[in-house]
This record gives sequence, C-alpha cells and structure tokens, in this order.
Amino acid sequence: MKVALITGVTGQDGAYLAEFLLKKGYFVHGIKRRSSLFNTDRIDHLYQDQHEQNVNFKLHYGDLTDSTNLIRIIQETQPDEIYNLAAMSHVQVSFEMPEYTANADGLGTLRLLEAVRILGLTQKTKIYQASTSELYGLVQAVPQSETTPFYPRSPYAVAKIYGYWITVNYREAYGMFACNGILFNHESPLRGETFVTRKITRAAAKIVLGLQDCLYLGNLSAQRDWGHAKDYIEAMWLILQQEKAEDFVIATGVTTTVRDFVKMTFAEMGIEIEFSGKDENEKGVIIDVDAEHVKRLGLNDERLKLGQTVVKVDPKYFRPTEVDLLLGDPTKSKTQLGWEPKYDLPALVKDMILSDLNLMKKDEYLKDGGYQTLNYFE
Ligand code: NDP
Ligand code: GDR
Repeated sequence: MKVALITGVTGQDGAYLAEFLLKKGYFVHGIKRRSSLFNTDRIDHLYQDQHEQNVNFKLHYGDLTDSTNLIRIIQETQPDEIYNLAAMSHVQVSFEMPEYTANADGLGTLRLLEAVRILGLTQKTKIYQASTSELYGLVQAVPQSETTPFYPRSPYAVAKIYGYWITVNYREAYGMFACNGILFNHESPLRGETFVTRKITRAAAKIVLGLQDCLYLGNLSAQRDWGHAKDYIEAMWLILQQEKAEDFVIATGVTTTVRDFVKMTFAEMGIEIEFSGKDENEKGVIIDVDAEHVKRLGLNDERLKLGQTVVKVDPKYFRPTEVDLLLGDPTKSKTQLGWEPKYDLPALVKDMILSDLNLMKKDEYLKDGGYQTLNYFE
C-alpha cells in the first residue's frame, strides 16, 4: 500500500486529492491546523473512526511554520509521496500578511524538503510542490508555459517563487524526486468563499433567492484561465508517477474576464446581465429573465426585476499590484502526462452555481422560518 502525506488537506485541493488517493488504494495522512472550531468540513465525509480496523485515512495536527512537528510527522508516516498544498493562498490577503505568507508559503516548502533530507528519505519520498500561475505575474508573454519568465506581483507570489526554486534546487542538489505543478486557477463547489468565482456563485444564488441585493467586486477586467479542481488534482498525482522529476503547467488554455464569469453565472439561472459604466462606476444590471428557465430551477422569477442592479464595483477589492492576464499553455502536460481536463468553463460554472443554489436554499428556508442568516461580503 502506497503512503501519501498531504499538507493542506482541509483545503479545496486537499479534500479532492485525499478522496482521489483513497480511491486509488493509498494510505492517506493529512496535516491539519489546530483551530478553535472544527475546520474539517470539506473532508468530514472521509473521516474514519481510528478505533476501527483497516483505517487508511489519518489526520495529524501540524503547521508549515513548525519544523520539528513536520520532521516528526514525516518520520512517523514514512510517506512515498508528499503533496505540499498548505499555504496562505489568498493573493489580496498576502498584502496584509506578507511576513506570515513568506514564512508559510516560502520557508514552509523548505522545511518539508529539509525534513525529508534530514530523515534520509531523499530516495524514497517524492514531493509535489503546489506552484502557481501567479509566478508569471506581470505579463511577459502569452500563453504562459514552463519556459515563460516569472515576474511575481504580490507577497504571495514572491513567497511561492521561493517555494518553486527551492524545490528545483533540492531536486538538482540532492537528486530528490521533487516537482512543481504550475497550476492555473482552479475552482469548484469547495472553493474558498472569498476567491472571486465562489464569491460570485454564492452571491448570485443569494440574489436570486432574495437573500442579498447586490454583489460588490473589484477588477472586473482581470482575465483568468479557470479549470475545475477535480481535474487538477489528478494532474498532481500524474506528475509524481513519471519516470523523471519535472515541472508542469496545468491549465485549460482558455482565458475569461471576471465580468464574463459573472454573466455566465447569472445566465446559468436564466438571467441576462449587461454591464455599463467605467472603472469604479461600472455596474451590472438585469436586462432579461427567462421565466421558464428560472422556474425549472425551482426559483421565483417575480423576485427578479428588469433594470435591477446586481453588481457594483467597490475599489477596496482592487489590489496594489494586479495580475491582469493569465492564459496557460498545457501542451507539455497533455503530451507527457496524457492529462486532459473533463470540465470546460461552462461545466464548471454550472457545477458551482447548482451547488450554491442548493446551499442557499437552506438559508432561504431558515429565513422564511424567522431565523437570521449571515451575509459575508468579503
Ligand atoms: P485553500 O486555501 O483552499 O487551502 C489551503 C490549505 O492550507 C488549508 O488546508 C489550510 O488550512 C492550509 N494551511 C494554511 N496555512 C497553513 C500553515 N501555516 N500550516 C499548515 N496548513 C496551512 O487552497 P487550495 O486548496 O485552493 O490550494 C492548494 C494549494 O495550491 C495552495 O498552496 C495554493 O497556494 C496553491 N494553488 C492554488 C490554486 C488554485 O487556483 N486553487 C492555483 C495554484 C496554486 P485551514 O483549512 O486550516 O485554513
Ligand atoms: P487569484 O484568485 O488572485 O487569481 O489567486 P482570486 O479569485 O482571488 O482573484 C481572481 C481575479 O479576480 C479579481 N477580483 C476579485 N478577487 C477577489 N478575490 N474578490 C473580489 O471581489 C474580486 N473582484 C475582482 C482579482 O483582482 C483577480 O484579478 C488564486 C488563488 O487560488 C491562488 O492561491 C492561486 O495561486 C492562483 O489563483 C492561481
């Protein structure tokens, strides 16, 4: 039985990857942070009572800022594969927490690599490092491939560039099987609520159900190459199954603006949005409602008014330095890994909005019953 250790197992990718590896017959160890409330929502369906026989999923308390803890967990678990997914992963928040981001995302990667080296596991343990398209930052060339130069534009990206190069360095210096997956944005119903796609699908569902009036966003013109997390975690695994340790770009090869993602989300519910105005004054207004479509989803079309403003810009979401355009070239991963995404963007949007409608209908139910529901605007 192969043994995998996943850092960041409670996050979006960690949850999908743990499920994927368990299905492949792995023993999966995951590192979770201690928090004052349970933070295992995304993996609760995988939970196993540790008193039972044949347990193959185990969680360990840990943190990427704590070397001795990492050394102990790796010594205890003796993993064949480590997937380093843990990170302070929010680009905008990294401007507010630059030092912590550097510590967890940059030095955290070094701590893992060093732990493997100190424990004499360099020839046994393969390491996957969660690198990112944010490394490309200020556009040097498109589409971005494994050979495109980096120009990071946030404390997050600068921390991740350290993680990228220290992974390459340990591969070259110590012959370790250590690889970077340079993954472009990938989303899902499990996506954190403050990343733009999930913020949009959650808010759109709430607006349609009458639980929220308006969605406030930042830069609507930013372009991202969005894929589905379920497809991307499979690529992580494929990268570690190769003969030779190498770095790979994982992307769809299609880029879309935030503005168009909003339109697609509402269109999925039968609502047409038009944007007008410029920069801080831009807004999105309902111009058409397909009543039949709305009713098919079990929604009340009378709540939706033509001319209703459902999106406004709030400059507080603008970043001090922005990444304007990401568009990946997945040629190497398609030819060498045989990787092919199953979801395109419309299928991703549909998966997310249907899931959030379902979730928000519970809030609607509570509201109708006189209970208070929470509104998040971050
Ligand atoms: P999430 O933010 O959903 O998950 C991050 C995980 O890291 C969570 O489990 C979090 O724990 C954990 N974590 C954060 N800080 C620490 C720390 N100091 N020690 C231990 N664990 C920590 O991210 P995703 O799943 O979306 O992304 C996975 C990885 O891939 C990240 O490294 C991200 O930077 C990178 N990446 C993501 C892309 C994407 O589009 N999703 C694209 C390219 C790269 P907790 O649940 O307690 O907060
Ligand atoms: P990103 O994702 O920064 O690309 O990093 P995010 O969804 O946060 O932003 C994408 C783009 O949307 C613009 N935007 C907004 N973003 C947020 N979060 N909230 C808003 O209200 C908003 N309005 C507009 C942003 O300015 C940006 O241009 C993600 C993370 O998962 C990283 O960890 C990962 O490395 C990269 O993707 C690849």
